[in-house]
Amino acid sequence: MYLKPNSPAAADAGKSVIGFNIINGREVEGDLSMIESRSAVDRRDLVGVFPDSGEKDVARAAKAAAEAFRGWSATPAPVRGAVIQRAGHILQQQKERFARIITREIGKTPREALGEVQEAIDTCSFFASEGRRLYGQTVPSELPHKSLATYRRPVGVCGILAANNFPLAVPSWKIIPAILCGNTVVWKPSDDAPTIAYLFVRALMDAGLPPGVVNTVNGRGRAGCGKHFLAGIDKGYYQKFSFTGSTAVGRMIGEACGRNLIIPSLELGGKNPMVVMPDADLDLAVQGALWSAFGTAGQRCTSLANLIVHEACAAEFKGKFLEAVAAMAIGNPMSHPDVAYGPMINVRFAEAFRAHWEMGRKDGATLLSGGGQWSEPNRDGRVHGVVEHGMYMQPCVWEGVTPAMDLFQTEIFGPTVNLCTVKHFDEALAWANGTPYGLSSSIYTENRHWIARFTREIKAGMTSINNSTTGAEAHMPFGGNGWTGNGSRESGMWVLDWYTRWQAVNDDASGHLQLAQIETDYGHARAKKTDWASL
Ligand code: UN1
Repeated sequence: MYLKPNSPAAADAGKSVIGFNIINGREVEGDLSMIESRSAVDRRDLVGVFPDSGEKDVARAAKAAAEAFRGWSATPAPVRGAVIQRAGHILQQQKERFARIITREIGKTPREALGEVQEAIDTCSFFASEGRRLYGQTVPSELPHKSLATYRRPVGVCGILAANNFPLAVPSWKIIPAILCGNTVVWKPSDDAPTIAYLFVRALMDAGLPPGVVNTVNGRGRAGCGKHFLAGIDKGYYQKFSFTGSTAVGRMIGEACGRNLIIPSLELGGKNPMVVMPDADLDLAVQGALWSAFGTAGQRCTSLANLIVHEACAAEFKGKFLEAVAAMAIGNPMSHPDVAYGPMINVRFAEAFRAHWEMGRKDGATLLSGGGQWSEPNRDGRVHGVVEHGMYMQPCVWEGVTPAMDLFQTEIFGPTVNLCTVKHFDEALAWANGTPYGLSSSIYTENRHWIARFTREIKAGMTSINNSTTGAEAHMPFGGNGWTGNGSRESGMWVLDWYTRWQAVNDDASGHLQLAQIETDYGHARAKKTDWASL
């Protein structure tokens, strides 16, 4: 049944909204009941209700995407790019409002939320112009009157599933290049941020995207819609699947894609190291570590986990770092936009974060800061605004952490960091490479030799010199190694290989059957026969 929605944009004015799936360009209800999207900032605040989609909704969305593929893939790439350009303009016009909705839904600070919208705008800018490139190659043939060329061809329907921590930027990394390349999409937005997802698709439609090119199915995760959405891989709904989330779910998706001969893009966990050497600008390193570890309350794939400090500067660094942690403003990002970080995004994240306190104790690490959740009775001067109605965690700093500990090896989404002390550069590098993950990394030093070695020998997809582990730019390849994924990369020109297949075309104008390899003479017939021995 089709219902006219109230205005979801009202979410930025604090109203509760009724949201819909968007299938074939229409706002539709789901087959099952509804899910509630509650604000991470204040869980009493109902941001919206959205469909909890079932098997039939997923089937409908996949059908719409499959039917839209023919027309959209035949639309010239520069025209597809122009749609994306207009979508970028709409995001630009709505930037502040979209950012407010991100803050309200998932509790990211306004500054970071604005950055997230900008990342989606940057993605639109990049791929708008890619519509006028999407280059193939012309290749010389070994036979006369024959032309060889390569074309990027779209793959088909893309299933898209991403995490709740970048509910606009990361889906845009997937959806924008997917549609620029001529694919169509079925997207299951995060149930923690359905409103921003809804508005993003509305922006695409306002920009002129034809019906069915991007479809959404909202709902719960593994227990509900997520299960049906993933079952679509075995049902043949998708020719491509792109996922950002946990390594465990990524493995499952990889297996399903493998048996269906689909190449997935998998951006999974991280346990990102930062090395601080004694010659570093320690104040700069403290700022970088603080932002990397506690920005977005540590709920980023690229968050800093293991802070590996050379023993020669360990005491001084620790002193400065703990001072900075103690001075950090934390709290309600809606009433106090300048806080360093806000709440945990959902109950599951909060529970996993609480469980890590016990993990650290079992490991025998020492807790230098944190270990609790802020509440009215325990709040101190650094806590701002009402924190009773969300899950606001104290910043955790562990000391004496070594690679043998679970704390060092296990990805923990939340505001926590491990202080580790090493004796020399080689040990720092070994520890930085000492987890199964390999997403992001950072080193603070001025020493050219260490910079060169770290850059070459670190097993991470992304490396920063004298900067934070986070903050990837929208036109650089994003992705990692090891348990971080399957080698896929997002963003920039690199992502094109994950949403297209190369087609090799040979065009023979000779008028007769020419056989490559068999008839090619390579000049043998004309070769002279010099008697080299006589010269
Ligand atoms: C993520 O954590 O899933 O580099 C993405 C960064 C952001 C994107 C992070 N631009 O931290």
